[in-house]
Formats: sequence, C-alpha cells, structure tokens
Amino acid sequence: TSQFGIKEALAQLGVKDINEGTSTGLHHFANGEILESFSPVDGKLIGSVKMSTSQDYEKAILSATAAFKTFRLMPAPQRGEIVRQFGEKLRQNKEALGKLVSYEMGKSLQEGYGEVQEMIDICDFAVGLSRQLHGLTMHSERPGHRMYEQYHPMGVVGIISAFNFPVAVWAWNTALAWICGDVCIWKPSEKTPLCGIACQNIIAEVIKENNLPEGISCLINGDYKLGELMTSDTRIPLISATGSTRMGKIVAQAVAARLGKSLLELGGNNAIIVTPDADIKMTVIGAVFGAVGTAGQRCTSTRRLIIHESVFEKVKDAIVSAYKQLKIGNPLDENNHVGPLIDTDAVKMYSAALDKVVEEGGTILVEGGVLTGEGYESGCYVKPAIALAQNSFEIVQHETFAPVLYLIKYSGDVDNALEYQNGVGQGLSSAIMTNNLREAERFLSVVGSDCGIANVNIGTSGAEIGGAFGGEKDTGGGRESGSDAWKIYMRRQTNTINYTTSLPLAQGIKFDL
Ligand code: UN1
Repeated sequence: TSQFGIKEALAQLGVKDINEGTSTGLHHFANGEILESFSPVDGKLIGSVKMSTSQDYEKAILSATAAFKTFRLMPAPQRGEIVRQFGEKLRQNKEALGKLVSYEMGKSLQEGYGEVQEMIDICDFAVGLSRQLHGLTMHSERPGHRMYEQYHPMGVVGIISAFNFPVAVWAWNTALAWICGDVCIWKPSEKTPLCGIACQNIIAEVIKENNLPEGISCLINGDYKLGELMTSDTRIPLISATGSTRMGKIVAQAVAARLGKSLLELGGNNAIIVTPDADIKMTVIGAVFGAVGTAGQRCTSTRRLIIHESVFEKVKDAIVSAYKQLKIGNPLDENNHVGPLIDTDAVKMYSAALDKVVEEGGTILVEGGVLTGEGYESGCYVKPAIALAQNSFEIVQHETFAPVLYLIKYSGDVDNALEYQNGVGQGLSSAIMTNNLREAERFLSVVGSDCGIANVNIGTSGAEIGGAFGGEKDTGGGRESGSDAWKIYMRRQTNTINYTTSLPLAQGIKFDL
C-alpha cells in the first residue's frame, strides 16, 4: 500500500495506531476495548483504536455541554469564520483525507476526493449562511406592538454516521451545527473509525488555534450501544442519524420517547425511468455510475432501471456492454472503476440478493460473483451484476447495499413507470431520462415522483450540497445540507414586544381590573 502513500496520509492526518502512541484525537474519548480497522482494499489492519466506554461518553457530554455555554455567545459570523478556517484545513488535507477514505472505506480515489470536496463545499455554504440565519417579522394585530421570530442555538447535536460516507455526512451536520452555535458529539461508523479520528484532528487544530473550548467537537467510537446512550439522553436535543431504515426506526422511537428531535437519513431504493425519448448515451453513463459507483454503497445508488418496452432491448444492450468495460480492483488505482464492498458480511448480502432474485423468477443478465486471487485477497471484491426483475419481487423492494441493478420493463405512458418508481417503501432519490417536456413535468408534478430528490436527465446519486438532501417514507423524512436544512439545528422563538402604556389582549379579549 505504500505505493499509494497511505502511511504518509495517516502521518499527515495525525492518525496513529494505539501501539505507536495515542492517536492525537484531541477530544476523542476512548478508554475501552480495542477496535481494529481493516481495509477492504487489501484486508490489512490499518490501525487499532480504543472504543468509548459509558464513562467516556459521560465525559464527552459534560465537555460538550460546558463548551456550548460559551460557544453560543459567539456571534454567528464569527462562528462562520471558524468554519471557514476548517474548510481551509480541509483543502490542505484533501489528498491525505481522500486517500484514507478510499483505503478505509474502499471507494474509488476520485470518489474519496469528491467526498472531501463535499466537506469543503458545505463549509463554504455554512460561512455564507452564518450571516443569514434569518427569522421573519410579522405585523401584530395589536397597536404599538411588534412581533418577530429569532433562531437561537440549541445545544448538543449527536451525530451517528454510516461507513459509506465516513467523513462528508459528519461535515454536512457539523458545519451547519457550528454556525448555528451548537456543539457536536460524533459517533462515526465502527467500520471507519480512523476517518473519524482524522477529521477530529483537523477540527481540533482549528479549535486550538482560536482558543475555543475543545468540547465544540467531541468524538466517541463504538457500536450501537453508544448510539443507545445518545438517543435516550435528554442532554442531546437533536440526533442526526444516517444508516439503515431498521436502525432509523430504533433511533426515531428512542428520541421521540423523550420528545427530542431527530434528523433521519435512511435507506433508498432509487430508480431511473428511461422513456422512449431518453438520450441513450446519457442514460448509460448516469445508470452505470449510479449503480456501480461506490460499489453500489451510496444511499442514492441506482437500484432499479424502469425502461419503456420500445427501447428496452437497446438500453439493455448498451448497459450490458458498458458493464463489460468495468475494471474492478484496488480503488486507489485510478484505472479501476469499482472497488471492494466494505466487508465480507456485505459480500454475503450481495450473494444472497443474487440468489434471491433468481429464486423469485428473475433472470441474470450480467453475472455476478465474488472475485478471488491476486489483488482480491480481502475477499470483498464482487462483480457488478444486472438482473431482469419484477418491481414486486421482495428482493427488489429491499435495499441491498451492493452493485446489483434490476431492470424492469414498463409499457404505455409514464404514469405506469411512476407506479413502479413510487411502489417501494423508500423515497430518497429518483430520476427520469427524457427529452419529452410532458413526461419530465409529469414526473416532477404532484402525481410524479414521491422522493425527496427528483432529477431530470441526471442519475440518482451525486447530489450537490446546495439543495436539501434526504427523502420521504422509509428514508426517514430528514433534510440535511443545503437550502433551509439549518433550521433543525436551532430553536425558534416568537417574540412580541409592547411599546405602549396599555396592555391590550390578543383576540380582542376584555379583562379589566
Ligand atoms: C449517502 O450515501 O449517505 O448524493 C450520501 C450523493 C452524495 C451523498 C450520498 N452527495 O450521492
């Protein structure tokens, strides 16, 4: 791996194995059992860290709560300046962090860099936003009264993130939370703990250079048990969780039981509708990147292609021949398109999905399989597969986090395709490929896609940070990143001020003493 500079990247990011001394990880609360991070790229141990105990968790909460008391007093544009500096440091560390993401998680180097770029972009967005945390002003029904609303910092934000975007999802949350005056406790996926330490080291430098309280950013490492401590803790007003629908339902119930707020970004089952008027070349690029990018491990990955019968053979042949060009291998080698899955459990789920689709009556169009031999020693490399399927198949209804693409045929008009598109539990991302204005507008209308993201002539993945990101139904309903997603990180207060010498009551109520 040294040829790819992983050692240098880890050194630059201050990530050390516990045997080499403590990983800097300023404000990294971890004194528990050992957690080893193996790379899916070559199966090698990258490093070990300690997990956080419940005492560590308690320390993190106390530190965060204390930091909030001062951080909330800092004017928002000054908090924006901190986020600006964080963005600068991310620029300096883009190469190193991108490489670590690629090596620890397994996505292609280009996508590793892209993920760090998303972090930089959200920082820029948050800096501008730090001067725009606007509330509204209303006209009071009472004379000599003024009414307006303001947004105040809320407190500690708990972030639970997934392995597939081991750094960007944290940044979407923290960059906004910080300009809003909140402090954060982050539990990264136990599959990518080193990415967490690298990020914490970067922000810790900024915090130190600005003499700010360290508890603004706290890192804890561990599994679902730590997550449970967070979701049931009334000292955390907002839990932002990214992961499976199964996990999200557990989180949502625990947070709701104490009337906390949750921001959920859960599974997708994203489709591209390919109409008779689709540009086939664009469709192929969008569909193939959507299905095999990040080895099908994005929540926005393309899982289903809903193709009109009149173009079905043409589109199918074009996609199948594009799959033949795919190079599978070490994601740090930029000649490869597809890297490994995160671990061998994911490989099992991939294989089970392919068995299941055949069992349910589907036909394999591009054979899958687990790769073995030189370069594939980790056992995590699989061949992207395509199956002809029915939308109603149980396996098609289910999100398999792997490069398995289902082709579904539709006939008649676009409404029939929409029925399939919307006929799944999840509601994250969707797309239509068409040059027909009527079809495109129908897809975007109230009777069109029911997803949080609906694209025309663009694939389902790779959203920009400027829009609100998230989806409906089993996707959890949360919105992160751009637009007005910042509002969930603040508490809203309505203020009415009387500048007269009398006290008229609203609704014209008379109450004389
Ligand atoms: C995720 O998979 O959890 O839209 C996030 C995209 C990326 C983010 C995906 N910007 O594909």
